[in-house]
Amino acid sequence: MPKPPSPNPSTKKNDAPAAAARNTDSGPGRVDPAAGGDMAARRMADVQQVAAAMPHNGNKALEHGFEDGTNPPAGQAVEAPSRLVGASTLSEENDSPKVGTAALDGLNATTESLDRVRVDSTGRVLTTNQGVAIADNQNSLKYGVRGPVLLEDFVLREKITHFDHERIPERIVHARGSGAHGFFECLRPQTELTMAAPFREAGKRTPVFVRFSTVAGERGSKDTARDVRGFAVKFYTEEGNWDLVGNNMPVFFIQDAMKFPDLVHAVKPEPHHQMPQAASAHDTFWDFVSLMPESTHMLMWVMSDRAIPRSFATMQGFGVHTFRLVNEQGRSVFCKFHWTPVAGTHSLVWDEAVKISGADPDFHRRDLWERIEAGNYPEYELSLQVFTEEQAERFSFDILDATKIVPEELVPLVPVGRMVLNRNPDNFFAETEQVAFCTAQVIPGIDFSNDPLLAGRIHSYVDTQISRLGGPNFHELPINAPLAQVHNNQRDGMHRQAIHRGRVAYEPNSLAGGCPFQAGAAQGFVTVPARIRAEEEQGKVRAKPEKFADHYTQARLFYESQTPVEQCHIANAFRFELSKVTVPAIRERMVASLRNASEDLALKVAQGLGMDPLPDPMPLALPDPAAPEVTKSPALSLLFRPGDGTIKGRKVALLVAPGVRAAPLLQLQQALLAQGAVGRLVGPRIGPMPTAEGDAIDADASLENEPGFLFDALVLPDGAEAIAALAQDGHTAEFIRDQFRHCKTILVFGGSRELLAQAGVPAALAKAQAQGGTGLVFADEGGEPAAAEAFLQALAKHRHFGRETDPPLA
Ligand code: HDE
Repeated sequence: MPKPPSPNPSTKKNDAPAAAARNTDSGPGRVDPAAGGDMAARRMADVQQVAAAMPHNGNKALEHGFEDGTNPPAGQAVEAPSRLVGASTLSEENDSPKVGTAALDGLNATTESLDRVRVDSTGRVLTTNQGVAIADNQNSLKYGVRGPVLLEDFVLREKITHFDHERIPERIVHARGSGAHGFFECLRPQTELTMAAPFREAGKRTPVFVRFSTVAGERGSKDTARDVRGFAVKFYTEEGNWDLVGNNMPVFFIQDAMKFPDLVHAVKPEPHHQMPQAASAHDTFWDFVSLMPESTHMLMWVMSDRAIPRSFATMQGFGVHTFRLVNEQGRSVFCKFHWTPVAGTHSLVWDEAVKISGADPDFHRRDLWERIEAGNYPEYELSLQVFTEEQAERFSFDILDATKIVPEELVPLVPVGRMVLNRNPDNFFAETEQVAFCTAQVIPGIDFSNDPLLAGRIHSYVDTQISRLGGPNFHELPINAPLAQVHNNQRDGMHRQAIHRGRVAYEPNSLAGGCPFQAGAAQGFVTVPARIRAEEEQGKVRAKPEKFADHYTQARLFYESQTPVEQCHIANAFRFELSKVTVPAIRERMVASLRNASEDLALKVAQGLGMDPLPDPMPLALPDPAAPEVTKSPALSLLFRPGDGTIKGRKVALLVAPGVRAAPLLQLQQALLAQGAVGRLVGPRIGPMPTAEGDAIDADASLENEPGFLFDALVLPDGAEAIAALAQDGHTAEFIRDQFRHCKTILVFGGSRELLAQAGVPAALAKAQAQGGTGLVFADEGGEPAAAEAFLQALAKHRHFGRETDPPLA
């Protein structure tokens, strides 16, 4: 027989509040805060108290009018008399190893550091996703050893099902990328200009995650394609995440987001046969851009060596659009962001990039990874280019036009801090693939300009993540979660991780004491109340500002600011790309357009294409553009920023073969290592081989598995027997020829001059030597230390274009 219920002790005093508080479907007419009772009654009384403290919405009247709009008040909130008010359930105190304890006041635990989700399986057994230990990971469950596999095998089915869904959609653009963690360090506080958290105090470090990418290629495409590189930085500030999603070129192809899908469809592999991969050298791209003259400036950048960087550590980054900086007083100025690599700006040459893409499609990814593993941390200076609205109005170009730069000679760069990438990810997918950048993610102190390209981006990035990352909760993925606390009334959706305490998911509310409440102007993000002054500019319209129609002035500025060798590379790149176009009319249209930027360039390209006579120049959209402030900007040349003069991160091939005189090579190898470079011993095969000195050395790369174009420099060894062995291997001549053709530093010990001759170098060399700066160093016995020193200095110069010819002589 069931026992009769024991009387509740509280019923002896006054059991009405306790009884009333046990109902979830109705309540009493009055709640006496002092009536006492049990926890349920207490909660009812406390909830009544906070709700009663808000008899009306006191901020309602402040939601109207322009002035109120620029200065929102903090939300109404009352302090809860007890924690019971915010509880979802009175049972929250019943802890367990799974539920833990009740939520701590004001804490969203999903924003903790990545420690909370790292997994290390050292010393652990295999389990299913439910944590059940797996006894046998080799065999499916069968009915008899030769019998059928059973549907019951939940271990097999879980494993295969998960595998089946390992891939997610790749990014529609920038699919191929590599990432790293690091920090931004403020060196010169900028509080007069901006209240943005990273720029507040000297020495302050803000964690960052950076992803570099190519634009057009698919996820598995080559790193060294001719393309723009993405340069996206996520700052995890204490006031929320700020994403500066930039490129390694400061301008873009188009001026309005409306044209972005067209641009991307034009450059991606052609839809009928999906060719070519990761390349702009095809009909649809040149058809589109030759009909879009605003892309001419960007084409100059993309046809320059900027589009084939030597490494992510040696390229600049740009925010591209004009942004705003806003200070505590709400005063705003315009700003462009510039990242400058401490290692200098260095690129590949085209023939080298093409060859690398075959031998090592991961060339940039590997370089980034290896630099960080070796402690050669990529470092960039962040500079701001700041100007006022009044200055901007006087410029000959429109600062809302993403096809224009603000020349450094017009508005100087002000360095404010440095970024150091010092931590490789643990897991490519969880971090680099799942990271979701978004131009909409700004923090107090940073705001947008009215650039119509930027406006489209503010929409696009969140939107694309919803399908790529499977729903609206991608901000909770560990790599995307901010370090700042997240509190709002957004709920549910696929893969929700946060478990919200309480029953309130709306604002205004009184049942949670008004929390979370709006921050108001004092603490929260307030948009700069930018006003459009001219009456005639007001009203809905689809059109561009007049200055957007100047399509060529800055394209000309870029071309004319390049050194002769860079101009030559630009002309060659146009020649190459347009020669791949199959429709002559498209080529002619492009050359007609180039004539407006530079007759010299148009002529060179036309000659390379056998086009004679030149087509008439393309008609101008703006026949009489304003005179530019600057007609030459040396800062636009890659050679303008040679870097800190170090050789950190460089790779040098030290050729070896049986009988090699090893001592000078090993000495040089040590010197390279001491300076942060790597000297690899490259032999006809890998493995140990005898030296002239009677010892053995171990080649860790071969002429076959690491061809010459993968190295920044070459050292040809001494030792008659080794030289003879290298001379017999056809790879050696190719190795040397590529090093020579790509203008890299070569050190020639003793008798290995004859290897140069065999590779066909001397004839070309005579011409190059006459021009000086050849980057060829000869070390005869006795002079070896001096030659090694000269070699290291020449290596720091990166390339020796003095010996370049078009076409190559060797
Ligand atoms: Fe992007 N861009 N973009 N873009 N973009 C994307 O977002 C878009 C533009 C840039 O490493 C996508 O997450 C539009 C300019 C980088 O994850 C997408 C327009 C600049 C990255 C998108 C532009 C960029 C992206 C694809 C014209 C330089 C890679 C996947 C209005 C300032 C970020 C994704 C990463 C990625 C849209 C133009 C830089 C589709 C609509 C200009 C570095 O949202």
